[in-house]
Amino acid sequence: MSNNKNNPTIPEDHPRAQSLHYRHVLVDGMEKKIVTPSGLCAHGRGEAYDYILGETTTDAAENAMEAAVAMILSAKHPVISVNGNVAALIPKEIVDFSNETGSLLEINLFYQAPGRLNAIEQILRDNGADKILGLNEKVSVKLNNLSSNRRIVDPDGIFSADVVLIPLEDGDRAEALIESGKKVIAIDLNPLSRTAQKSHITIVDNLIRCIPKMVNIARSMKKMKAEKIKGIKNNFNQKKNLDQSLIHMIQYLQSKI
Ligand code: PTJ
Repeated sequence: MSNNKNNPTIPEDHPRAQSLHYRHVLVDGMEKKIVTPSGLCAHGRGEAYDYILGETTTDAAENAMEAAVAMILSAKHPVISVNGNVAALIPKEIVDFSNETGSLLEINLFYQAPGRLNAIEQILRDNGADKILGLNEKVSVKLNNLSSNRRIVDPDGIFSADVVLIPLEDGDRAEALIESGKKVIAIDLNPLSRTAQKSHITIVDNLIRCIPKMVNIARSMKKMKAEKIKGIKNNFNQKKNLDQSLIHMIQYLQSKI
């Protein structure tokens, strides 16, 4: 992760340079309409959980990432749901992950506002995305059991997906996707959130750290036999893994006393 060389207000040697850099990325993203103002609040909540995680990728998160990649590689129709924060923070990495795993990218927003779809489409295209779903409102369909804007989905994408990756999400939609029979993979720094608790696989990590790692995992896992990949997916224990993330946080806090 590089510091924001273009932002002279962040000294390179500032102890929180990286964190400040990503805040600026999000503020820039908001000015370009990629990020919704509430996305800044969501990021702040994530930062707080990351702090008590020790701002590190845990063994539990690594295991969840492997299971998640295995589930995606074993899927018939995997789809990645892209929102404003994801597009601003890791545009290239999410496009790379989609290409490595053969998953489709679908823009799906909680806060719809004029210009947002186009701004997110543009940053994904600038980072190499070819096919992007969720752009044609005329063909969109609605998920049952959901009243937020996130219910509006692409018939060729989330609506017909068997596995959906939802980095940074709200619990309502995670539940609606699960109720409609889909396997749901979440990335959420808060292991207590409804999304984290309800999903089939939750990666408790910062998406800035974990998506680049998942690109590498996908590259090596693709060389494995299908049976081995299925084994990695089937051996994953979501409850145990979430507990391990919580225990890590508790131990980190205790180490500070
Ligand atoms: O772009 P839109 O319109 O779709 O809106 C996106 C936001 C983020 C505003 C919307 O999804 C939202 O309100 O999310 P929540 O309900 O605030 O949930 C965000 C969750 O993601 C919280 O549990 C945070 O701890 C977590 N989180 C925030 N930043 C990160 C994160 N998890 C992983 N990596 C992060 N960088």
